[in-house]
Amino acid sequence: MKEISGFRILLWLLTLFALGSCRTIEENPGDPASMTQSDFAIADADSDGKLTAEELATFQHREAMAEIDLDGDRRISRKEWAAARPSAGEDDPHFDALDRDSDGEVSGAEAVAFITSHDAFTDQFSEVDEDGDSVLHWEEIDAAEPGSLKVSLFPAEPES
Ligand SMILES: [Ca+2]
Ligand SMILES: [Ca+2]
Ligand SMILES: [Ca+2]
Repeated sequence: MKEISGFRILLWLLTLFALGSCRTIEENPGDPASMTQSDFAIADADSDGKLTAEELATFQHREAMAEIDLDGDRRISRKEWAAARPSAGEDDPHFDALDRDSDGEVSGAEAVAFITSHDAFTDQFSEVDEDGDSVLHWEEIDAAEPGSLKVSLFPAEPES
């Protein structure tokens, strides 16, 4: 059932960022929006007790990757993307936006660059960053509303 739960996470992210009106997908406790203290320790790659935007994005992206990256090479190929988003197919322009060097695969660095430049992500990050030091401490994450820190490779609808 692992594949199905990963797919549900994707659908949930899509629901947030692309299909706001779709309400058939329920949140589940394992979704990427809620972070436990042990998640925090894993995400804190340099173990300095603080999460940078890159550390957070890298961690959350890896969680999502576990389900998307079917061949385990830590890159998302066009086929893998299409498998994760059957409705968009292999010609999805979002994929092209993510694949900055146009080599046909989204690397971890490309995904993290996309996420950390995403307004929704930076807004949420600074909201949780209570003391404004541009890094997140566990206390700040623990005090934040569940779901404050969402991350998605799927861009929000452009604001008009
Ligand atoms: Ca750190
Ligand atoms: Ca792959
Ligand atoms: Ca690439």
